[in-house]
Amino acid sequence: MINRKILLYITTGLISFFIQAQAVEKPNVLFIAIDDLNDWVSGFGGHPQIKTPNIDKLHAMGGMMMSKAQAPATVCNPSRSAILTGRYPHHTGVYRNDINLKNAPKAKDLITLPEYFSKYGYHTISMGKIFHKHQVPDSKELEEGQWAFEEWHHHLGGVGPISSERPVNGLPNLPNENLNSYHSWAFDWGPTKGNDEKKMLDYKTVKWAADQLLTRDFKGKPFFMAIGISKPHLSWYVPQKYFDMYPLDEIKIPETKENDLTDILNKWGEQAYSPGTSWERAEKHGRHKEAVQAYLATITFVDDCIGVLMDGLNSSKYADNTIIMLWGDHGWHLGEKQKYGKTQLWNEATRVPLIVKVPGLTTSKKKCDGVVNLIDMYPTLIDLCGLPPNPANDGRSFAKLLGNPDMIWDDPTITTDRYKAHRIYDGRYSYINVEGDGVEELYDHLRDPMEHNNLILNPAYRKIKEKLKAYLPEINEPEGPKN
Ligand SMILES: [Ca+2]
Ligand SMILES: [Ca+2]
Repeated sequence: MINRKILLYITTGLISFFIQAQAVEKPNVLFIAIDDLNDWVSGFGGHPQIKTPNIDKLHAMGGMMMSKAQAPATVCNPSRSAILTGRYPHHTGVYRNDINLKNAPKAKDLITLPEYFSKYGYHTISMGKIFHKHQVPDSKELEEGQWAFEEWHHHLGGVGPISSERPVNGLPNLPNENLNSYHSWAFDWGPTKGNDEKKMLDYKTVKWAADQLLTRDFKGKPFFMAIGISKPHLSWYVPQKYFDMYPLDEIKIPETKENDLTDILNKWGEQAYSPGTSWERAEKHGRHKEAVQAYLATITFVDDCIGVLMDGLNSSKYADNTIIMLWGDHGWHLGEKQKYGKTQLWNEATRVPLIVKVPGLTTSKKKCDGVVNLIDMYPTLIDLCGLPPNPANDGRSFAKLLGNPDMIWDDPTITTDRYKAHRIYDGRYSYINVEGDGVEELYDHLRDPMEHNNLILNPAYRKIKEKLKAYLPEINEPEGPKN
């Protein structure tokens, strides 16, 4: 009897100790945002020649590849604002790059992801682009989410030494091109001088982050560290050695279909979209292979940066109790649909790489085909860390899916391009609706992963179209004020 009492006491004590230990030892979070990284990451299948050995290593060490992840929006600010506030653009009115969430009536009072972690006892720290940058009116200051972190650090360097000649790639503009447009000057690539990646901004960022992990105790609290990598955003200037990894004569350019755009009509019966200016420049001067080479090279540079960060984490005391969430903020076209760049609602711009490592939960070299949206990261992270749910979150936690990656997880998800321009995707079909222009598209990814054949007028798919159309938002918040 006495023995049983002692046993009960010891057991109760152990349970209580375990609960207390759990309460104290919350997992840390390493949140890695990569600007304009599409699915050209080894394992995601976006390009057969890509070399991302460090991301492969993360995958082998338990980083789950979420193969059907979608962005909430297809350009930086609305995507990041949705991810960080946990609310979709159609709920906040933050649809474009020039709408600062802090001035948008339906977004400005939301508790952002890092603030939420801060509120529940985490030390939050950041370097690199996490929030989008906005010019502060009547000032030279930039507002880039400094307010959201306990420690916010400005990045440490420029883009690396490059030739002063512009464009470096020598690609001429078109005769009637608007030379003030962003792509007219930013659609450029070439080697940096000196072949030294250590002089690059992103290298300095990850080196700094690795040093923090190796030397800090973050005030004895668990940490939420957000690291922003600025490449492979334009322009594609990286050391020559990365270009050399992809010999030009061996480059495969993405599969495209001639006249791909002719089956997408607006409500006036006209072809809704024309080839993009950057694509026309590359087409006219035969530079598609070079552009693809440059994007591949830039991604492999980014992968090297990920390696530096992972080496830092793996050598630190936080190696076994840190959740990693690595994501690209939206996709990017490299010739598909006769386009270079982001925006619009095709798969090339909506699909993103998302890799999640949760110690003790995710397993080595596993892929998950569940349909998730980057807006789900907020509720998932607070769920994994045992923080209370945030009722303002639009997304849903996929923590359960991480533990059981083969379960059915196919609720349709939404991506927005602008006011009343949405895409609904369920893992098999994508349905696009741009209300103002009366554009509708439907694609069957099982038969047509490149979205070449618009099925919207095919009566055999009418029920599928109606099913997905029912997921369009009923209420669309008007656009928030500019900056
Ligand atoms: Ca971006
Ligand atoms: Ca087509």
